[in-house]
Amino acid sequence: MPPLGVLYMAANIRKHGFSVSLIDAEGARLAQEEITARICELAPKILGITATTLSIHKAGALAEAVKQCLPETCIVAGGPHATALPMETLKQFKAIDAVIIGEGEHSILQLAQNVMAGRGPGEDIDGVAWRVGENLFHSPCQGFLQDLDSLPMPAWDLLEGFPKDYRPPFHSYRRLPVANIITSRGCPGACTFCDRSVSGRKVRYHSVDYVLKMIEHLATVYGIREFSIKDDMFITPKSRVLDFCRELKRRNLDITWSCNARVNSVNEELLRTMKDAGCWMISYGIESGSEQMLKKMMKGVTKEQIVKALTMSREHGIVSKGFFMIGIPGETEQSMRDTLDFLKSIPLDEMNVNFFTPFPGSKLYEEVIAEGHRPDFPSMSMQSITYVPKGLNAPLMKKYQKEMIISFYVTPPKILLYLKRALTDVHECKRLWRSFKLFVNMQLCFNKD
Ligand code: B12
Ligand code: SF4
Repeated sequence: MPPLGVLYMAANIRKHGFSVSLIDAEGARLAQEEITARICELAPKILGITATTLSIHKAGALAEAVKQCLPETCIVAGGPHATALPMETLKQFKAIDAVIIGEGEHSILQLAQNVMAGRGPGEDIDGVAWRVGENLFHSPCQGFLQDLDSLPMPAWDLLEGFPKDYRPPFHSYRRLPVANIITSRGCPGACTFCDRSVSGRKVRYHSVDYVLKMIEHLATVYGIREFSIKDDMFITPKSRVLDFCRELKRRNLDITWSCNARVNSVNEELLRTMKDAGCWMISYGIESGSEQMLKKMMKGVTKEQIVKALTMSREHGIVSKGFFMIGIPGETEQSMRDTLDFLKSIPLDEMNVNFFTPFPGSKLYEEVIAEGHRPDFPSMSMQSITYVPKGLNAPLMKKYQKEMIISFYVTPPKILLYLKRALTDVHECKRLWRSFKLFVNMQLCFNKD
């Protein structure tokens, strides 16, 4: 999927007169030697690299390789990992000259102005950590961007192969081409496993007008037919979502879309209007069927609210997807069994269960570090077990994961539901066929393990 944060930053720097090139190494599936060769050929004055915790080692290795051929280039890292652990990132990866902490649109511009003027990269800019020789410096935190509409639209035109070479996971789209968009930033939730260091707890919104311009632009210039709305908090405030849906429908753009929501933020009117405006799937972060684990995660939702949201979604013909997580500190065999039982009892259409992964920036990261856990960043993908709670073991956690998946999907009512859905819509039929193939592959992997 296109790296939106980078596209926003590129658009903003370009607007201010800088020339920008963009390489989506992951999207283009480039090996590190190929990325390095391309960068060395471009010979930029500043190289920005984005990274999550999973990819920070690759970012560090890339910085190292580029430094060999371009010793004068200022190498800047940003994104969730560098934001959560700025000083550690500089200490660990010596080829990285500076780290931008938080949202990068303004800071990278100011940093570029500093570098072009021969000043230190972080001088007089909030939210930067940088090195001068052996010394590390850290400026005060920057605030969050308030006026999101003042940002130019993401620079999709700089993205080689967009949209044809981009697509989300097989089961999460109905039509192609798909684009991911963000209509707001921040989430007031307090979930203890979640890293919100970049966008914080206060939600800031693009106006409905901005969002529709973005959608219209993507639909007309790139032929986008489906949108995956990636906001943490898309569904509130309700009046904004209702306005968005009505205006989207009025413009008659022939598009479909999906989004994320919290179970306690949907209601009948919202779901009806969303469905009417082309929404076909909502992903809910359900996480657990154990009241105790839900409390520990500080999800702020009850099992009753989960059931109610799923029941309403089904009644309105919107596919519901649930994300589950096993293995947070305090998880026991009993709590995993509770989740398994809960999963069997709820009117949920699709699900995914990952292993808890202690990401820097989350509350539980602090807790497990205090317990003595040493994280292994390159393996922190949520699909492998990197943390095992006291009293559990990895094979048992895997056994429950497998059982949850099989007992959820392989039941006559579920199969009947999918067959019925497949018959009503050709796009849904193709999606379910892709999902089925994925499911079979997953089973083969499980059996290999
Ligand atoms: C969409 C999404 C995805 C998509 C697409 C990612 C993409 N290409 O952008 C997919 C599904 C592929 C994905 C995958 C994963 N994701 Co994800 N994803 C998101 C999500 C929901 C939105 C990202 C987004 O568009 N944000 C909006 C833009 C504007 O913000 P941004 O990308 O952070 O960029 C800003 C700043 O970070 C900064 N910045 C970023 N890069 C740089 C670089 C420089 C040089 C500078 C100066 C600044 C800078 O400036 C940007 C503009 O303000 C975020 C949650 C969130 N709300 O951000 C999680 C999130 C980024 N994902 C997360 C995780 C854990 C994963 C996975 C590990 C999940 C998995 N099971 O596989 C993988 C890792 C993929 C990888 N290889 O690294 C975590 C990261 C936590 C961490 N500490 O690493 C997040 C924060 C969710 C969370 N709260 O836990 N993800
Ligand atoms: S998991 Fe979702 S609801 Fe919870 S804090 Fe993170 S973004 Fe918000």
